[in-house]
Amino acid sequence: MEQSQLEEVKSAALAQVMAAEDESALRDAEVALLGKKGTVSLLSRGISQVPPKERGAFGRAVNDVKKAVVEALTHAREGLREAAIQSELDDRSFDVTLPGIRPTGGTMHPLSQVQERLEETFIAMGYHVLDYLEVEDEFHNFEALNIPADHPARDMHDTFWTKDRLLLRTHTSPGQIRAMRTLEPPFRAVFPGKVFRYEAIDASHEHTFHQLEGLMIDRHVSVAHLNSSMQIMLSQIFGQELTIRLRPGYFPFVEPGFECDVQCMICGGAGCRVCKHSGWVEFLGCGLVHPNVLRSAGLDPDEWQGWAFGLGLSRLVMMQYGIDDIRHIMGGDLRFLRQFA
Ligand code: FA5
Repeated sequence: MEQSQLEEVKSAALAQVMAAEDESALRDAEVALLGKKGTVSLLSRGISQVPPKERGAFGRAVNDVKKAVVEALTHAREGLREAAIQSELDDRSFDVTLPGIRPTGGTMHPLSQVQERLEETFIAMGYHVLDYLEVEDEFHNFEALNIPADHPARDMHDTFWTKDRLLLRTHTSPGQIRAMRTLEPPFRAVFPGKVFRYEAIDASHEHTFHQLEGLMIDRHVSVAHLNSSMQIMLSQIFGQELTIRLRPGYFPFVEPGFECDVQCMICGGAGCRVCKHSGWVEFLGCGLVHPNVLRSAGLDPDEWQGWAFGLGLSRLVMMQYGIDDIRHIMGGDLRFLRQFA
């Protein structure tokens, strides 16, 4: 191919680019010229017919043509964009004096607000705040927590199973095992998060709710430590003196175990829907970490002990804001959520 022929291809290509009146025509021209079978792309194939001595010069000339076409395309695109902006500005229906549309801002979910405040309180008391997975295995959710396969306590945790025998954690307690296996004792940590139970829902029971687990591992830990820690923790959380009560409670992973109730802050103990007319709301389970649990996490119970608690975060939010139905919390109704802005 002669130099003059190359020039002809180049001028035709540039004319084609210049003739494009909009972005779609420009795209068509780009494909027709630089696409796999485009006229400019095919120029390189002619190199085999060029005498070897002239091939270098021919290659450079073909590259120059390609470069010129690419530059023309870029230039044409910029021109089209500028023209579009100009035409928008020239459009008389565009009234710059009209008031703008205020973007709607989101608000922090009440659960997140309470969780964040709790985390700050615990960090100030020297706790680690940890985050674990919502999909767990049977070992961490049950077995390592002293709940073997045939244990009746499994009935209390109606479980969502996955096809491959994993599960949605039924409580935040599996975090105890994970924390004990990774942190060097002594330590204290909290792990908040979503938990799931396949159970009937009502004003105080959800299938998806939030808990906050606490764990302290040290030497010579006793029920006296647990008792005072719960007292300090709850008054820190609420910023006021609360009436609480500890009842014996059974959880396979603690010994002894307790249920901690708080006097209902919605009805002041008189009885309402939330406290099921008892005046008390079950708030958290707690106890001294069972030796079997320490062992399954690789700690020697003769050297290390600990206490743990599991707090119903969703119920705490209800108490704090006077919400009388837990289903509002995860219901996603914006009219409800906007009240917490
Ligand atoms: C547990 O989940 C234990 N893992 C807690 C624990 C941790 C005990 C460490 C001892 C040591 P329980 O099933 O009772 O326990 O749940 C703990 C709290 O979660 C309850 O006190 C309650 O506040 C809340 N809760 C339980 N079920 C629901 C539900 N369906 N909806 C909303 N909150 C719930």
